[in-house]
Amino acid sequence: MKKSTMTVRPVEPAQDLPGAAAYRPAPPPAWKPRTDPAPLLPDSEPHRVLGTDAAARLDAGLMRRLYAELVRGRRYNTQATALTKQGRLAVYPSSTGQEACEVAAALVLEERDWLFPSYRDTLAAVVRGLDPVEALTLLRGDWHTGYDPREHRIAPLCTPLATQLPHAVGLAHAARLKGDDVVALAMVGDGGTSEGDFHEALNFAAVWRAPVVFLVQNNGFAISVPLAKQTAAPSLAHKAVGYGMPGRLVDGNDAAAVHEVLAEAVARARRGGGPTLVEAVTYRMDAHTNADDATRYRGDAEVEAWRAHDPVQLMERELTERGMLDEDAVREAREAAETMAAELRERMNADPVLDPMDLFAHVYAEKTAQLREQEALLRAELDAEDER
Ligand SMILES: Cc1ncc(C[n+]2csc(CCOP(=O)(O)OP(=O)(O)O)c2C)c(N)n1
Ligand SMILES: [Mg+2]
Repeated sequence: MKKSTMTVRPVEPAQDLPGAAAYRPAPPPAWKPRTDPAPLLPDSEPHRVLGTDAAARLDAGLMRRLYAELVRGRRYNTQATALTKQGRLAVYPSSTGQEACEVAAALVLEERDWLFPSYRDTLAAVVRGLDPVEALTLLRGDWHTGYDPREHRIAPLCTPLATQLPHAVGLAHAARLKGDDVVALAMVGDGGTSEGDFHEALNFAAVWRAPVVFLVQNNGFAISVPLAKQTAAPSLAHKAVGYGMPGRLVDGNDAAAVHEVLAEAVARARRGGGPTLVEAVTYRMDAHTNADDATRYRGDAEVEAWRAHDPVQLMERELTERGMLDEDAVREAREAAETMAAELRERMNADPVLDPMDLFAHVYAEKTAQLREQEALLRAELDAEDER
């Protein structure tokens, strides 16, 4: 075969070709970065105050208040869990281990603000001032919400994941349109961040610059699903950047840090700066609820590691060492917690008097035809029973 005499010339790099610039269009005319993402990014580590030099400038009064509520909160959790074992409460999603988030979220708000809790946030509602028994009415299975959300400015404890978030945004946006000075703080779990409602709420909140603070309690699990199976994001706080709001990472067991970060976010929302997404890194020490066995999906070593980072102990140690808390104050806090627990036991042990017809109240503003029919059926059944 005749050997080819053709030499293969190397291809010239495109930029060296004459007229190559003609093939390099400028970016589309309308494009420019809409905001600088850098200030929206969370810090690389969760913000901490306790155990750092920053603790030296803490407000002793506020810290003692946080501490007393942490002690009361822990006792509330253990008492409510005990009531499930005694059959006095149908279910209790305990926030043991997460009290710093619960307490700080409640205390950071003004009376005129609104709290939007999830089913795990009974404690936040109690710290905000709700009657401890009324707060459990829903979980007892007795009566719808159990309290008047408008009176307390606490939305119903929300069982469907993340549906409280668009509600919070809607309320906050409406308040702003009306010129009311109201901030909404909405609480959600790590699992809840995978819901469509989370996306819609954050998107609208940022576009409208609604005065909302989103507090994600990343407690490691959505029932048995660990965070690694929930998201591939660097952190949940990073999700904020995609919506155009700041994301903050905070140690969720450090009540002073959570209060500080939330207070900044609330202040920002109040002055018209728009929403913030706060991820509090914490841990659920108990099972998901009394109906769950956590030993099936996590080991003792992990739980023990978190026990060493207990929110109540962290605060007690710091305040004691800094001379902000003495033995009397510790004893007082514990005694107040015991008194609350005793009252809770006593009131929850009394059989409630319930009117079954209440089932139909407050489901809709105007009852549907089907609901009216069911109401009439139950009425007739109860009347027939009375006659027997
Ligand atoms: C829309 C919806 N889907 C599923 C459930 C069932 N469910 C109840 S709690 C839960 C896990 C939620 O985990 P997370 O958001 O991390 O909150 P946590 O319980 O850890 O506080 C699931 C899937 C639900 N309540 N609502
Ligand atoms: Mg969770």
